[in-house]
Amino acid sequence: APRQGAAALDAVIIGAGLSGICALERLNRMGLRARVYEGGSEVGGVWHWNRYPGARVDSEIHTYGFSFSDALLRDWEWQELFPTQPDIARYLRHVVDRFGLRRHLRLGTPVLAATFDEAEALWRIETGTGERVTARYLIAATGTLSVPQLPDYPGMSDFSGESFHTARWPAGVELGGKRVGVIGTGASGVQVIQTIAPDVAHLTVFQRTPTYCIPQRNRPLTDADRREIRRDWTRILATCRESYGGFIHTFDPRSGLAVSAAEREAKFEELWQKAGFAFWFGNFADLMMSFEVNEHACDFLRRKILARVHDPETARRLLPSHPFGTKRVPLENGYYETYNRGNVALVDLRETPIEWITPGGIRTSRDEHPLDVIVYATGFDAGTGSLSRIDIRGAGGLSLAEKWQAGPKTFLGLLVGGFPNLFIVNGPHNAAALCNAGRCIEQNVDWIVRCIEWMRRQGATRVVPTPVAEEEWTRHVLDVADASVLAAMRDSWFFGANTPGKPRVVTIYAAGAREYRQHCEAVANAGFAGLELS
Ligand code: NA7
Repeated sequence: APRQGAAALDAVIIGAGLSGICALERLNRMGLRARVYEGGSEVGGVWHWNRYPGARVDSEIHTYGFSFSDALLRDWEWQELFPTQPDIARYLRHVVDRFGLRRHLRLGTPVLAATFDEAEALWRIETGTGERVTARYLIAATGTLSVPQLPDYPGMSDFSGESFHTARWPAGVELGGKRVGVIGTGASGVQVIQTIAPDVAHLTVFQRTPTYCIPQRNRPLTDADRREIRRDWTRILATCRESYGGFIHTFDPRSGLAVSAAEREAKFEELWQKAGFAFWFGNFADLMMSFEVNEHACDFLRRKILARVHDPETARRLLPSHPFGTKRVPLENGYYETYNRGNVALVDLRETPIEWITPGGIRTSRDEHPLDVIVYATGFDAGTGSLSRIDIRGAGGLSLAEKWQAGPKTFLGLLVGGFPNLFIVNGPHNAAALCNAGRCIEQNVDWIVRCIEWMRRQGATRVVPTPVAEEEWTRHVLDVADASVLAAMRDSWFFGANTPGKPRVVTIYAAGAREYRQHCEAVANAGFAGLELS
């Protein structure tokens, strides 16, 4: 029997996506006994589950991968600037195998419950396969967009064709010659729509809120590109580190109001011609703070949509009215031109809401749309969804779901009061949700590792944030959102709006990755101020 206070493992990590793999590699390298439990049949997280046609990463790929191994960077040959899901899933499997991590993985093994044992200062973990294990540290790497959210239209289960969520796309679906309906026009919907339109007999898009999509401008990478990336690697990482979103794009330090209208237009055009999130994270510094600057950007993008979509009525329906960036901005490759195809129709659900899913299709308040396949591109129970589905109980037996009933409370998004030795990667109140995931996840894991090292140096077995520290960080997260243009548009997953019954409270840290990192570093440099050790 283990001696009192000794855990079987140093750390249990929940989830084998980017975060879980990153955490496992680091803890393993430190010599800790760490194990990952993963519900899916393979590693990859988002890149394992989102197997819909056209699924691509939105980060320039050389800024996205792990940075801990020069050899990995040298050997791995990406083929495109923004690769597809199968390519990224292959990369993640490669990392796991190459660095000997697979033996620490338990696939097909979801964690159902984790209870903090106050007397022993360890976590007791229970899995769906009946395994029970103890660990000093519990690292939740459960993802911020990993629980698919289906709508609750009447009749959904009576549909006689195939229907599924984008993140649960079944293997072997044949869309050729079929009448397909896609509900949802977020990042996933946009990628599906632009990809399948040429292959299907007819595509009907059911749109509730139009979004501003900006061109991704994906392209193949050449040998010269790859050589340049390897040569500039250090500089690329440094740029990402100092940027708002962890991307290669950095804000123009000028205000959008400090330049003439012609200069502003020229700047917008230059950014729009660039690949990736240049238009978002390379824009004027006050894009997300000044409604006036933001509206200039919106106006520019609306004119682009009008110029690309031939049918004026369809173009009008595609025009968003909310401030730019207050909903996650999809990147597109020919999305707007898709609506110029003869086999594509756009239904505006604000004009004609869905009333019923019938055995033969979708009935709106005006029409019946006969369909063979319905694709739900309706998003996720974001931020808190994956954590609140696990029965996590802290000191005193309170569950995390109960604690967060009125909205998340955290310290730096990484720790939670009353839940000792629980660390969350890329969870609520973290900059990671709006960030280039690869970069922000590494930053999160670095900080957690530093904190664990510090605990071990002090011979401590228990760490928890003080109530004051948690309260102050939570307040700061809300204040930051209120001071930005985000406050004007709470109908997004940033505020939990797409999940019925969820409190309308911001879940993301909107001041950006750089400021977030500075907060984290300040805490660590001050001897982990705000944390209580025992
Ligand atoms: P998103 O961005 O949450 O988009 C979901 C879309 O589905 C969005 O257009 C929603 O419209 C729509 N939606 C949600 N529920 C309904 C119902 N009930 N009826 C009609 N339409 C609905 O999820 P994605 O999967 O596209 O993107 C998730 C992340 O993946 C993204 O942020 C990137 O990080 C990659 P709404 O805007 O709520 O009116």
